[in-house]
Amino acid sequence: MSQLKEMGTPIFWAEGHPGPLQADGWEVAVGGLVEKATTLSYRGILELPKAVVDARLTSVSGFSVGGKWGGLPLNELLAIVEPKPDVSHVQFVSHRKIYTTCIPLEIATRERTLLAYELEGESLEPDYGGPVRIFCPYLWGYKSAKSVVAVNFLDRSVPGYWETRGYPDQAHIKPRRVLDVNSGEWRRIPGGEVTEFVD
Ligand SMILES: Nc1nc2c(c(=O)[nH]1)N[C@H]1C(S)=C(S)[C@@H](COP(=O)(O)O)O[C@H]1N2
Ligand SMILES: [Mo]
Repeated sequence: MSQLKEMGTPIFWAEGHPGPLQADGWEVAVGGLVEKATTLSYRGILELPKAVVDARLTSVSGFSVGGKWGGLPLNELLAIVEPKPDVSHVQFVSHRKIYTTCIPLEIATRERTLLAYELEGESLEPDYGGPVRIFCPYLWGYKSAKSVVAVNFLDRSVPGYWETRGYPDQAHIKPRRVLDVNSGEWRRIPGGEVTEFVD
């Protein structure tokens, strides 16, 4: 059993659980306003530069889970596709193309924003967005789209699944109490990327 599952990390699929997903043959189309659009296979992604970041996924629904997430920094993806000068946002599209979301380019280029495929060295299972998902610890979890099939570079933010249902597009993490999934305790977060608890 994966560590995420062992800890009882909530599993969110607003669009419905996708069922079994195969890493073999999985592809992520990278396009939009770029010089060099490309399609990356799961295997191809594994061969690109990898970062391991110790950071937390924190949901507006009231939980936060920390660990060492491994994946391709989105900043490295930028270098491959060469976004055009007017790009301001990056859109993620999940399997089935019902769940989408966008983040500002500035946040996409930060060091802990990943196209993630591992947690604690274990491949991500479909429940938690395997084979590849976005991991963006700087914003509420609804920006961390799971089981991603497309990444699009855009000149504006396109409201996605939760943004069209009233969730703020900015998704700034606000001070509140959350369940720390790792310890099972309720803790207070200070706002912004969760790097520590206040009490
Ligand atoms: N495709 C898809 N991605 C998604 C979601 C979803 O419902 N569908 N939920 C989001 C929300 S609100 C959160 S908090 C995290 C939760 O990740 P987890 O299900 O791996 O715990 O995934 C995000 N990515
Ligand atoms: Mo969430």
